Amino acid sequence: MALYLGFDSSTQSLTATIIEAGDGRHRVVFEDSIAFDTAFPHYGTRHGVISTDGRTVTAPPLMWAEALDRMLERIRAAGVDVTGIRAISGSGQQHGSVYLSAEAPRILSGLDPARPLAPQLTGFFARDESPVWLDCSTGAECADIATAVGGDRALAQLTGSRAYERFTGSQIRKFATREPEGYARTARIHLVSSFMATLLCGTDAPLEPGDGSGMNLMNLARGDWDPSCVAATAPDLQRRLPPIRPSWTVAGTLSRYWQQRFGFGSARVIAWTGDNPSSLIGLGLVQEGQLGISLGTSDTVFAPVSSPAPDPNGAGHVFGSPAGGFMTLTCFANGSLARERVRDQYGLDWAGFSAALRDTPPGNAGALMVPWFVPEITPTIDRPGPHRQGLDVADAARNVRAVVEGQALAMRIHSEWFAPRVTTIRVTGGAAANASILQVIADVFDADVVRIAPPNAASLGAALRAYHGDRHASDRALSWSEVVAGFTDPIPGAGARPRPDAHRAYEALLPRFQTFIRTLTGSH
Ligand code: XUL
Repeated sequence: MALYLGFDSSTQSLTATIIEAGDGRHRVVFEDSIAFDTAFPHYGTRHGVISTDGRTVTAPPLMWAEALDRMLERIRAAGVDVTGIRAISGSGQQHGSVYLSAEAPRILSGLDPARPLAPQLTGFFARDESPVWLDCSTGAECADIATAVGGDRALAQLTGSRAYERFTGSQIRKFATREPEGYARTARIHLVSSFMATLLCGTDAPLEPGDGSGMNLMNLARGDWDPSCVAATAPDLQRRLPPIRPSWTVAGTLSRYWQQRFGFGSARVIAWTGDNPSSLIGLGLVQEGQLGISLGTSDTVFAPVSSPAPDPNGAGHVFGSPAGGFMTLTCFANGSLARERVRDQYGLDWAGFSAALRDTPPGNAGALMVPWFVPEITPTIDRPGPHRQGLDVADAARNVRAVVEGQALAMRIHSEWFAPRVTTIRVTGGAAANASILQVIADVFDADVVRIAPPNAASLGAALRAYHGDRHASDRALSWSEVVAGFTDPIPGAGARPRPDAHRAYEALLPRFQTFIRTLTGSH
């Protein structure tokens, strides 16, 4: 039996998916999630992160290491034939960076399999916290980097994105300039993805273009570090960066530590990627013309594309695709955080939230909400606060509808540049289980919304990438369509179909929503 293990180390949890694949088999044999706040309260995270001032947002990388140890133990305890696991890959929340000391390689090679991982990592990190994607404290550093490479447009041409506060480059610059001793102690800077792969292999893992393109440091067309961006970011940075290799690279073999600790075999570890690039694979979006939406902590809209041309409006991103080629992406920080805020404000549970959606008409009789409960990424808004128009704050049901409609309308507006017309959208993320939310998306986009069976597309994508990478390394390479076949088929009847009347209501609302946003952002 050939098994493949995929992880998703996301903002709030670590998920693992194990698939049986090959020889006509395509079965999910294990899936489990560990929520950081409840499993590891000693790190003091809320929603997986620590935020002191609302703008600086970090997470402890030691917590992610502890979660990895716990999850591998759970897999063994679940009775999975761990010796049958041929390859492992994973995905991480994008942009977050992990700073390792020069001691890290020695510590990794000397781990004692009889003892848990986290307590053995003393001296491993040059910095105890990782800045993560919700951070928006690096405006000054973004301006420095953009200016040094000839402006935001030039930076987007090179890297696929203008300078973004959450992107790793500006975060590294902030650390190097504001904490020079810590930067001097740093021997290696990893992304969350390559850090987790390093823990599995026990040796330094490479980056790959899917996640590497979220740094404002990688030349997107070449898939390698861009010397001008690296020089603009921090002194002596190049030697601190891991190499960038193709996404299917074998980063190493599962280390002796894990083999002896939990009885695993010598599985191949395939380079990890970012959670959105991994969801692209896990949703089966391996051909141009398809659109995906992830309704998670962040809401993201993405699609595979063949060209690295950046967003003409300067708002979205182009990343590398782990299937080769590229992917476009627009990210909204006010995803589940905003939905939960409204749910909690009105004392509802998810059933009550759905009932409110069902009981209110599409278009909400003209009431609008721009749901910026936390600082927003698209458009860049650093002063949070929801904005209402024609909407009574005391009206629970209409506020529920307004938050979901505001999110769906924003997704439609900010995906026009890469998907002006779509007929089918594949969805994943926690809120994808909510049929009433999917109905709003179907009506706003005038497209069928479909779900696939495994709920976590990012960790499924990681397992599929492990399968692909293993076959590639064994000279029995498979096409991407062959890899995803049987795993990413839509669940019949589980999504939503667009309704013409509702779509007309949204067509009428859209220009008003755009004008409302323009008045809030001061743009014309
Ligand atoms: C994408 C982004 C978020 C994180 C969430 O650019 O910032 O979607 O990847 O995990």
